[in-house]
Amino acid sequence: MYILVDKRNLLKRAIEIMNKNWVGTYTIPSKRLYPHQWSWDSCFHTIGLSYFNINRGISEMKNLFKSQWKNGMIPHIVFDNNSNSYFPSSDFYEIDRSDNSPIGIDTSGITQPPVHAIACYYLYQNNADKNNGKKFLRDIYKNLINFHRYLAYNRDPENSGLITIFHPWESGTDNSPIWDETLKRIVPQYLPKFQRLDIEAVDGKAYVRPDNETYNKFIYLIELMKKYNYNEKELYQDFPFKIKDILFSTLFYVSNKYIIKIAQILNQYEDIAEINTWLRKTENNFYKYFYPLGENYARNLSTFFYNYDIVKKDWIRKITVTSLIPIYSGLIRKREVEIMLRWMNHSNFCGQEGFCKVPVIPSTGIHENYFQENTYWRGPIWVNTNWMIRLGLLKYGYFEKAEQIKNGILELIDRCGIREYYNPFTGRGLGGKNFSWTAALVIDIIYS
Ligand code: 9WN
Repeated sequence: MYILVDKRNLLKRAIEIMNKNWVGTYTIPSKRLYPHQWSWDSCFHTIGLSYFNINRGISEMKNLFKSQWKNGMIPHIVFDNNSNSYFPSSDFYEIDRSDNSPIGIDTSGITQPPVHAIACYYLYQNNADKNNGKKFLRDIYKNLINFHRYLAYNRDPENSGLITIFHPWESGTDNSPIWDETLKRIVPQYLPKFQRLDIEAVDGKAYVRPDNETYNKFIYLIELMKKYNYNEKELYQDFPFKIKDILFSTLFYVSNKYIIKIAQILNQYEDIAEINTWLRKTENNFYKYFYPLGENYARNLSTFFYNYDIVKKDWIRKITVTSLIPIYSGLIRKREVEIMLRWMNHSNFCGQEGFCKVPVIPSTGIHENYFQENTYWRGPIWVNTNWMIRLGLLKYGYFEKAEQIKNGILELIDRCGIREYYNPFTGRGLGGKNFSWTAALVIDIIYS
């Protein structure tokens, strides 16, 4: 049962937050907790901005692409060195160790999921001045291609069309139980002295953030990447964290389709054949890498899409929202989508038998032993994953279910505020306050 949401008022609140978090050239995710520019956050922000301030969206994307590495990588953070409320800060990454790092711009040395082509397309689609929209696409096109080439050639030596990540922070779903076993095998040999700043930023509520042991491993993995001077070829040989990630690969696939749309708008056909080869590779290997049954059909609910650990050569069989994300790719068979729908209505996720008050999808199955209702990526509800699942449901024609998620998200945010994530039982807002991508995506959800 839904409460009628006053969409006009919700839109106003969302825009107010986007305005408050705007710092002149881009939007910060949340004051104090995340005071810099984050890569995939900026893409979600741009999608929201495309409905009410095209110029700000253009500025946000351009500022991000200015930080692009010479090998095409878009770093996951572009630092504002006037701000000191976040650890690790820019100097920790020592990006000068790599010949590819940009000159005079402080960034991290890792990347994040590619939502960029989608965001850039929104800026064209929602721009009333199509010449201006085209001009922006023309300005940014090569950068987009270069980022995807970086992913296709530096993050996929298997030639599978699927992307390998080297760090949980690259996944965007940083503290998911998916990484637990791999992290357990990694024992930090040394650790720099550091002080976490995130706990204070969430008013001391340590339980909503990763625990210290996990945080130490996050830091250790960066220390280790520094030893390899961020050289992907060498990292690929013996780095202990190498995972083919479903969410990342799905976004790569969807974004490749958007790059083709952009190329067609620009009458720029020379790269399309190459992008098509990436698309075919993803289509040919998605089941092989992510679906333990291969091409066979699942007979029960327990077999699903799982991330693949390259080091261990095995699937990571954890029931999380990542398993549902392939629906957004549009490349999986209807048969698996139907199993997903049964899951969504099943108590693994908070459907009819769950306790969830509104039908939205939490970050892990609620009956799993790793489920934690308040902890970052280990149970709470996130708006961006629900946004992807809703769009996936629409692709497959499940309009009613998509509408339920839309209404669920709007009701959740209307009642519980514009937060980073939410407790799946009570709806209580958690993590960052006035969180920008929640605001931005709610704008898109209201309009679409
Ligand atoms: C590390 C900014 C980012 C998001 C990630 C989210 C969280 C950072 C952190 O915040 O990660 O990148 O310090 O926890 O997990 O998806 O981009 O909003």
